[in-house]
Amino acid sequence: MSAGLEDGLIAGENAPHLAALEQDYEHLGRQLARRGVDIERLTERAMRVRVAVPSWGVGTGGTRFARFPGPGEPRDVYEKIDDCAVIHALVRVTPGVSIHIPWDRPERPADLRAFAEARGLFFESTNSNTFEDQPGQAHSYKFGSLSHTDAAVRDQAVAHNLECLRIGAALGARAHTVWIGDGGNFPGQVHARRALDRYLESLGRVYAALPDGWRLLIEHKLYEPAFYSTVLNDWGTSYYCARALGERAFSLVDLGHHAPNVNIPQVVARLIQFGKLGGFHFNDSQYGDDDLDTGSVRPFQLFLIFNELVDAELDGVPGFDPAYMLDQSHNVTDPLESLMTSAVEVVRACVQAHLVDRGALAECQRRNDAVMALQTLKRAFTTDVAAILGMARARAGGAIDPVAAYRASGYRQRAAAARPAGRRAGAGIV
Ligand SMILES: [Mn+2]
Repeated sequence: MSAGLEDGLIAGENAPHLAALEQDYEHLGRQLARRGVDIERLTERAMRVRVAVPSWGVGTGGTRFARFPGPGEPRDVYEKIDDCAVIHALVRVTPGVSIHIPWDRPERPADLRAFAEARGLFFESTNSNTFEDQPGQAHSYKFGSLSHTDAAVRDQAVAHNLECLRIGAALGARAHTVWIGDGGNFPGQVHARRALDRYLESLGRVYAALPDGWRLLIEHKLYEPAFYSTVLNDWGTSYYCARALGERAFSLVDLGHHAPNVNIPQVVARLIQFGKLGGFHFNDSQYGDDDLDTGSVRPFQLFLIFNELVDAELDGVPGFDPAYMLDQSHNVTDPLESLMTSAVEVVRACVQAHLVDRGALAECQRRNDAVMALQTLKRAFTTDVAAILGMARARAGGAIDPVAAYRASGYRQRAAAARPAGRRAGAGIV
């Protein structure tokens, strides 16, 4: 199929919206000026947000019960990159791709890198998979991988991670993310301390092989597939492990991987304070690890997370440079529409967090004025910044209304015709 969007599609779709956007932008600019905020500075900041798209996210996800494939699903990593390029063309903040090995293992990494770069994309990070067995694999991960009781299984899991580093280096990536499903389903199944010792020993071998300039991101998760005890189960364990591994190891926060009611913004603040916040997998959840679209259920939580991130940014916290990635499961939506929508929500939360009057907030905190402190945050959160987001995209060459432009493009229909169903590329969630 002819990849991408037709020339002039975005400009044509933007044209009917431009006059209203200019008016809304001008009006918002006057409102913000009364609050001492320069709208141009915010728009420029919105244009600098970067959030990576996961290679596994452009296919339909699924649940434990079923997967209902959509039309035009990508059949290989090249078609996934084509889809990622469409997302970036419309929202203009997603040039990075986070690639999953082995679901998207390229036969010739250099060719894939050139293919992506020709579409304005780059590979930001690699993700290993030792939470399921691959055909022909010598040892099973049924009872764990990096923390397995059998050294041969651990060696195999380490070797897979080293392969990810080699592929990632050829792709030009700069980070490697490790999530394992290791743990126990029953009390007594796993020795809590020894399993963590084995995990650290194995991951230490991966860490030692990190290419120059790379970071190792470790992703914790409360439960599932292990339903009683997970080896890397919470941010405290993650922080301990990142510190034990070394200065290039960091904790990655997936918004869906916490116990119910955990104060994730505070977790983020702690990891920033301890110098170990490596990045995010953005998504949202109602019950557990639902992997819903980012900002769809708890937009205020997303705002409060960005409140901590922007606070650290403005404070100039040394070494503060988290990687933003999406990690969602698209079961009932077009994955491209969900990923675009989520990328927009990440930018929205960032811009809203920049609207917080930090001097006023500090004064509220000094006076112990809880009501006005919350109102200071709410004033930022309830500001409609859509005109800033639309203007930022339009100035960067993207779509004022990305989903509408995507639907008008007919891309999915062309993909459905060019990619007949039958062969499934790897997809899932991590
Ligand atoms: Mn994740």
